[in-house]
Amino acid sequence: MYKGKARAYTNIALIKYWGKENETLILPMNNSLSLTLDAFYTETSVTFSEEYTQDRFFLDDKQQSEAATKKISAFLDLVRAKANCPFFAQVNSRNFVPTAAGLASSASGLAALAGACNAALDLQLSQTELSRLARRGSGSACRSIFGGFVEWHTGDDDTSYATPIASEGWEKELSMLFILINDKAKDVSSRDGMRRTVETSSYYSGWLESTPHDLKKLKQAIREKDFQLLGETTEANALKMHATTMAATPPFTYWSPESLRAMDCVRSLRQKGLACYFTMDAGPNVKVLCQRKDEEAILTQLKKDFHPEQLIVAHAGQGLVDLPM
Ligand code: 2P0
Repeated sequence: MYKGKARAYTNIALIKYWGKENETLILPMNNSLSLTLDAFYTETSVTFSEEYTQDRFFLDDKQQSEAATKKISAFLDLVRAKANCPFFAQVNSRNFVPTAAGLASSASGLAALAGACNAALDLQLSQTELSRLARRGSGSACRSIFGGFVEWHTGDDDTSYATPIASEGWEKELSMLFILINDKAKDVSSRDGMRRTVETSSYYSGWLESTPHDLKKLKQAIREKDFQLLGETTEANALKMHATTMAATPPFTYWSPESLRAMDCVRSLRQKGLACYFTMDAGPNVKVLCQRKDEEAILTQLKKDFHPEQLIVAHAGQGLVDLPM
């Protein structure tokens, strides 16, 4: 019997990953850049045993569906091949999220599973190898191996992985405020949404053309600790990603009326002189990037428009952590 356990934190992309060049290997069409956060994480333990007759996957103590287990099994197959291990496994994951807000993240989940497998089978993978492995489970998971600012590079199976970006600790001066919007409007998974966009969106070529410029600006912002450039670039990049979905066939959007209200709030706070910028992913929640020194003032303002339970504060977090069983 072989056991291992690890914790990984979720990350939010400032330059989005949107579209796969290779769906099997999970190779992205463009580089992305994220901030790993401290507020949401997953702890996963895995046990490989010759006594098991199938893979089983429990999330928050509930056994998961066959479809969800299949995705995990496919990942475990990669690990078994690497380790020359013929045993089935049991995976137990726990998502730590402040409220039941539908923020379960495949990034923290698959990064934690990669770490747990590495420990269980004593694979002794480097962080780069762990990032490549986690990528095969879920693209954004490769970024959660590292803390702080992280870039995920396009490439082939060997060269597509994430690397941390030197920032002299600037990320500790930033905050990410989550505005939770629970209207359950979404039903295009990010995997399906990306595929539909790559295959049909007339704006997708524009996305691919402009993202390298956004990435360059974002790295400059990190280098120069220029919050305005960081925020403006983050917000513009998110809007471009979401524009591609509206030009797909059939068109779709992750925005809900409440998301638009939140975006409007952020813009009006900015007009009042509070520096803050939004980003959004494959769902209706809005995330607000600000400087830690302005966090209280911005929260106070947001509380006028949103219920306190809708607001969660996150700061920069660390990379993958090995845990005792
Ligand atoms: C990101 N998203 O960069 C982008 C922005 C959603 C919007 O990465 O298919 O769960 O497992 O590789 O990583 C969500 O996609 O997708 C995501 P798969 P994943 O954060």
